[in-house]
Amino acid sequence: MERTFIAIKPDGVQRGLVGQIIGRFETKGFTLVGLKIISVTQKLAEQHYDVHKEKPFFSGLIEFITSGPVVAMVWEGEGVVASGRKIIGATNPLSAEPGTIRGDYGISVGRNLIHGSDAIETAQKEISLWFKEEELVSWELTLSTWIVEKNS
Ligand code: IDP
Ligand code: MG
Repeated sequence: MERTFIAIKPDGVQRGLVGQIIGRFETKGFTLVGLKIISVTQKLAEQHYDVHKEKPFFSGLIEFITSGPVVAMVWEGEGVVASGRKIIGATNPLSAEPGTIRGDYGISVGRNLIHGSDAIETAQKEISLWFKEEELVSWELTLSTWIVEKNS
């Protein structure tokens, strides 16, 4: 089953948005299979954002992501990678649609509250970077027949 890596950045944690953010994925019908709060090390931050290492905002981004606790999660479900990106909204919160997390709670690209994997392959890499296999729990939502039509 498809999985994605979602992280609530230090601004989202400090602003008390953890519950509301988790609630959006939960009420959508996705399944939470990994969850922890961590202080991100410089090394993990640099590995996670390696693709942006040449960008002018890189050092500020690393400083920001290591500046306070991050809530790291793995969510599972059909289409969760692309749907997760829609729930999160555009990178710049001012361009993000109302109804998305960034559209509802943010105004600055450097304080955009949340990370979500951008593709299935990226999700697999990010999940193995942030979580050990034994930290992930496979379980079946007993409500699933009310959320997903079988054989669809
Ligand atoms: P994404 O988080 O929507 O996938 P990316 O382009 O992958 O966006 O950028 C990663 C993160 O880098 C963004 O979420 C944001 O925190 C930060 N970032 C991107 N562009 C800028 C910028 O122009 N200024 C400051 N920070 C930026
Ligand atoms: Mg990205």
